[in-house]
Amino acid sequence: MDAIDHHGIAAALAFHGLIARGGIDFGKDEAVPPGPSGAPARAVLLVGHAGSSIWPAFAAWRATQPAGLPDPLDAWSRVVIGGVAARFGARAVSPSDRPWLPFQAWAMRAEGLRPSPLGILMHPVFGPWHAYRGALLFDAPLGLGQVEPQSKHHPCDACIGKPCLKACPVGAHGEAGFAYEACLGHVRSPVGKSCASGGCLDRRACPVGHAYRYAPEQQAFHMAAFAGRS
Ligand code: B12
Ligand code: SF4
Ligand code: SF4
Repeated sequence: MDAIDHHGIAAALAFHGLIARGGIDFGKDEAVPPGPSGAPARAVLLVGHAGSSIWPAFAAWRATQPAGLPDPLDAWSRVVIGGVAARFGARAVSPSDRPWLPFQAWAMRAEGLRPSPLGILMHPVFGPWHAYRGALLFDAPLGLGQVEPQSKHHPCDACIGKPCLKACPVGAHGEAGFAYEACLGHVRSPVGKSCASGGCLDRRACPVGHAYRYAPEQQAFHMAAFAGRS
């Protein structure tokens, strides 16, 4: 079996504004999805974006698609990451695949990340402004080695006042987790325009990763998808 071409994969992803986000070799006794051969995968490489890195490529592709295409970001991600998988002997999967694959659990292991009080994972550089668009499953180990856990310098531990828990008009983030219905009701209401067009106020209140805040068009896109309006 050919060695995995890490540089080639990173370059192919970067062409679309995507980033190889780190990977893990699966243990022998783990329940894992099939790799390209159909046998249990030996490794997974996460693919995602930081800030608005994908927006130019995605927007250009979307302009060529029929208006009203459902879940366009998922569709674009499947096309692009599927193409990279075919080129480099991997099998592509999506965070939207059912049953849901444990993307956040994989990311915690691959990148040493930990959750923020918002539920989404906190990145020491990107803050809360990053996500996963897919993953590449392989039949061979990646051999990337252990990643240092973020536990010793998790930005949320040092964050005084935790402004991300204070900006939401309906207090949707708290110790009990995420009050999904309360959030959705607000975002869909006439008084929820700031969230609907500018993005989650709690997420925007986070002081980490300001340079990676999503551009206004991207904020509005994600919120429309969340509110079922895209
Ligand atoms: C269902 C879902 C939702 C649902 C419900 C979320 C929920 N809190 O239950 C809804 C629609 C509400 C939602 C909303 C959003 N989501 Co969502 N969602 C998912 C999805 C598709 C499945 C989650 C799941 O159940 N996975 C199955 C389990 C088995 O996977 P897992 O990795 O093991 O999940 C574990 C960890 O998440 C962990 N965990 C979660 N929180 C915490 C906290 C602590 C303290 C610990 C220890 C562990 C832990 O426990 C989970 C269960 O074992 C994932 C994609 C995916 N496939 O994971 C995205 C995902 C989690 N969502 C994501 C995002 C960005 C959002 C939104 C911000 C999107 C938006 N703009 O509207 C909002 C914000 C929600 C919020 N404030 O929490 C991102 C998070 C990226 C990141 N930086 O971490 C993901 C990974 C998708 C992606 N494309 O990257 N989401
Ligand atoms: S505001 Fe503070 S606690 Fe909240 S996500 Fe940002 S760094 Fe973490
Ligand atoms: S999107 Fe708006 S309503 Fe929902 S959690 Fe964020 S601030 Fe609250």
